[in-house]
Amino acid sequence: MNRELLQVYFIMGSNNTNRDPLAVLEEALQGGITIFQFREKGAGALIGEEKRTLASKMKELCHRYNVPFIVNDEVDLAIEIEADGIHVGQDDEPLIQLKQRCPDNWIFGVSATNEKEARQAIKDGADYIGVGPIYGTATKEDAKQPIGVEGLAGIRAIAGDIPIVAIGGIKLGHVLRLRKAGADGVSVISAISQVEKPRQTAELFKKYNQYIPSYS
Ligand code: 3NM
Repeated sequence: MNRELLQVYFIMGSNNTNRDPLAVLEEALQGGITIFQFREKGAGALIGEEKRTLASKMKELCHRYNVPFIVNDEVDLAIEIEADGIHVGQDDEPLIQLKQRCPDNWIFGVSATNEKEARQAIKDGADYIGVGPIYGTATKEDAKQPIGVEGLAGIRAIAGDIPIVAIGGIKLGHVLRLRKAGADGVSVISAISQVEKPRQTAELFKKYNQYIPSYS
């Protein structure tokens, strides 16, 4: 995949904002997010038809802005609504198995917290690795112990040229050091979903990324 797509990787579900999630997503798209992941999980998450409808509307919105739409974890939903890819964690269906059911041209992402998990993700054919949590986060209830910038750099060192995106507690002020440590971009939920002006914040995330050349 084009690693520049990972620069401003916005993730959101309906319970990550007090506002209309579609309005927040559209503002983030206007601000220049480069990829989006639908993650409808945790307390108060939508289920069934309501979840499907929101996912479908979010996909349409992303496509209007030419931004890839990724689904967290739920392969059947992703296939049904014709997403552009899927992201799985360590406790989800193994990538190698799931790939058999998905279109070849999809983007496949895997989460990794340590070098062992990263090596496995690469072996299984991940297009990119989500590395984290880098910092403490209140957004994911079962988040692991933060690995810091050093943990990220360690994974970069063994990942070769596989694109990696940093996740977990990331704010604007972290972007430069994470890119310098080898991340191709940053993945955020609350830093965009819970601010007053998602558009302006997304613009700044994009701008800060432009200061650092792509990893090669
Ligand atoms: N995954 P925020 S941390 C969804 O470590 C997610 O794999 C993580 O939310 C991981 O940007 C996390 O608000 C939460 O901290 C990210």
